[in-house]
Amino acid sequence: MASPVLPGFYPDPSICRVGEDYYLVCSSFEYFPGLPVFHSRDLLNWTQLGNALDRPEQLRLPAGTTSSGGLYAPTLRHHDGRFHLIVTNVNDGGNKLYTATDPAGPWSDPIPLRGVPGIDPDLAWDEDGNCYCTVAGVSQVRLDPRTGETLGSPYPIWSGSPAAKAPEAPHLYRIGEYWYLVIAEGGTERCHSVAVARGRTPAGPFEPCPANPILTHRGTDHPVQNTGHADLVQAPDGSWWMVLLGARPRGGTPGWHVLGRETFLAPVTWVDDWPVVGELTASKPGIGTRSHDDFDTADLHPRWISPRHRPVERYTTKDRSGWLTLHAGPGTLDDLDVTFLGLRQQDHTCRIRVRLDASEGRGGLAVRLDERHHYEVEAAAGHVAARARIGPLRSVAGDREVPDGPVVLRIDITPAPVQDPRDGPDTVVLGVEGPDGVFHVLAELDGRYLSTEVAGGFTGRVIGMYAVSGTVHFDWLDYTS
Ligand code: 6LW
Repeated sequence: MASPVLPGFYPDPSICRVGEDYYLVCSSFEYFPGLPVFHSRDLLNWTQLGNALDRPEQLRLPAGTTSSGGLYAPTLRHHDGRFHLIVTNVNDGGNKLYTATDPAGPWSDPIPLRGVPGIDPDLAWDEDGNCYCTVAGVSQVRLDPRTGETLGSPYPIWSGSPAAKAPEAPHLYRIGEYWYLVIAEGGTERCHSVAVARGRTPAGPFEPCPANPILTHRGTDHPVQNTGHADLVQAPDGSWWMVLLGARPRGGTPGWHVLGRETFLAPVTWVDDWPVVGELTASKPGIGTRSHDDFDTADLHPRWISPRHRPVERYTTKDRSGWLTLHAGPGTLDDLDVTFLGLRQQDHTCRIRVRLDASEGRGGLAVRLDERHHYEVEAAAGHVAARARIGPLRSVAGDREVPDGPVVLRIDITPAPVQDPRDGPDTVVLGVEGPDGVFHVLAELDGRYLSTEVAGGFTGRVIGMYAVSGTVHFDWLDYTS
């Protein structure tokens, strides 16, 4: 069965190849650090090299940034010995360009692209070295990537298929005799699709492919839905591949996807100089499906993300040797300015356990879809409680006294059996382990309320540690699928 090459909230993949090495970047929205960078040799197994935007001066997510704000839809390209990463920050002045010689970093400070309108910027170069930036809509403007200056005004180049909404995610390629313009259309929900047009120059005119959409799963019972937002790459053996986003809705009707939009891979062949997309690949389980962090070293793995920013004074491994200490900030899980450090949920079935000491504060383990949709099991001295926030409603779903000292909080997530069309996607069980390892369940909650179909937006679940009062120390966190 088709499975993601990057499971979990890794949408809007953009890919490039240099020699034998593939590199891939995804959107990261309100989270810091931004734009995870991956490496692969086979397109199936990916290792995270880092995050392109890991310095606060590279990524500003100002007050007022909400969930699903921030960084949208990057494009990664290699040209003239440098990696180029172009992205929209919808909360900080729009489009920006970053460059690096090593994709693991460091990446440059941002070059603002004030003359580039809109979202989903792409970069392509012609044989003479002219650089074309193409954005959702679809329009295009030439620019000087060294300075960010645009050369002339943006002009429309294609608006996609007649009657299709949201022509976006353009990527432009010179392949053989033609310039190919690949776009997404229909919106990033169930009608999402990929269309292509070709022309003799980078600015068109573009002739649409008679077989458009070249990829869509709309109206099918394929377990992977919302397929679109694609980028092409050629392997060293000459074969062609597409990375794209898809979602895996579960439960009854209308279906709920909880892991966000994930990265999939599909083979591409060429017929009459048009790309033909094959069935999504079935990969081995992806990265990170088992991870154990014991916080014994100062550096955190790059998979850890926080909403908005991560002030060093709030997240430290220096206060207590072998522990990660979180100091509460002004905000709670209902705000973006919360002290929260999380991992993307990558599997429909998983167990997350954390050992913490909350004798000097209050905090715990949360499943976060956004600031208005989260479940958590929270500890304070001698007491634990399971809490839920769903839209405007807040509730304590269960609580229990516990002995003083460190406790193990646990969340088990399992797919729900669908016996009724109204059944949800999964069940989230929140609780605490006793000293004997026995799991004391505090609440069993329907997972649909932490899905994109309920919460809205572009992201997926992130599970992590947080502090909302005082200081909370974390000994280890274990994520097992
Ligand atoms: C992105 C757009 C899209 O800018 O969703 O699926 C938006 N495609 O291209 C946010 O990811």
